[in-house]
Amino acid sequence: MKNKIGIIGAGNVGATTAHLCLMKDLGDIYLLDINRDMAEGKAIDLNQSKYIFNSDAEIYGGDDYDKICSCDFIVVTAGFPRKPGMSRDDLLFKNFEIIKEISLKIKDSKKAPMIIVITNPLDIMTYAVYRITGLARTRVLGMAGVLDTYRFYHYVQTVLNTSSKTLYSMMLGSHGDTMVPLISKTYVNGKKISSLVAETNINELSEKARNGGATIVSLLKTGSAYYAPAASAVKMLDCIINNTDTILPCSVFAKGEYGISDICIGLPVLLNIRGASKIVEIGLEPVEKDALMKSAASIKEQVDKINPLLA
Ligand code: TXD
Repeated sequence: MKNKIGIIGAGNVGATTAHLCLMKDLGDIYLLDINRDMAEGKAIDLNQSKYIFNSDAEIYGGDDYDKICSCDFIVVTAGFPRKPGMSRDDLLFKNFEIIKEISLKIKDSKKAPMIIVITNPLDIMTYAVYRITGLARTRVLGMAGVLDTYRFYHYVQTVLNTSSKTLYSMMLGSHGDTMVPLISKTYVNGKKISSLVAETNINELSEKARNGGATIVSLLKTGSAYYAPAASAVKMLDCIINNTDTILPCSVFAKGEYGISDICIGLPVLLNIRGASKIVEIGLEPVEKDALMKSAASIKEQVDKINPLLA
């Protein structure tokens, strides 16, 4: 039996996610958008590319939620992207209405799907999907930490000129201004980054990663990044579908882990066929722990704004 993957939102991130899923042959795909014809058109175009990749994936497109509700995995990308000068939080209420409508429809799903949320502001939208669908927290994940980590790799590589395969790090916390680079866990070729790069320069690199999305938004003028975001979501899907037991930073509902509760926030998560099968508690330096608590507080402020709208 082939996996069924539903992708809601056939815009830049959604269509690129579909393309990468097809190239990796992760399953059949249903691409849904309120712009039905656009979703159908992109599905036909994508389908015609599969022969080049020897992929068995079938891609369909439209606006039929019955098709989404029969999927095992659902990636949610519907919503507005940022415009130059906008923060991710500026999207809060606009995208919440979209996410609420979608979550109520997914709630009718015959299966208990595994959901990866991409829509911004990421941690709040993941929380909304978790609360509205009533799915187990192992089945609702937000994609941000993987992307933020790879953005950090990119900037580290620009100064160290090393192979991408030698880098290891993790970005936790919110997908926003308070994201937390784990410098104490950042290794290049097995060596701590602090032994290779001066502290002020490390701070500059993490700042660049934190602003990585805004840099792209200001250059694109319309829309936001989508190649690396889609690749990051597909990395998560791949770990789940292929049961790889990989630890990746994902936004997940916390129930006391790291001293955090009742919000979704980026934490290290063990991904396998059970989804977010475990939140892995790793030892943080005091400065990292403080930064994570600050990040949790900033997410909580936003969550408090939408809690009254969940009913
Ligand atoms: O790291 C991350 N999590 C992110 C998040 C990285 C990059 C982009 N990120 C966010 O993803 C971004 O801020 C947006 O909130 C979403 C989607 O970004 P994308 O770049 O794909 O936006 P597009 O190209 O505008 O596509 C959005 C599509 C568009 O085709 C709309 O018609 C559709 O969403 N849309 C809907 N589809 C279904 N149902 C509803 N209600 C709906 N409303 C809009």
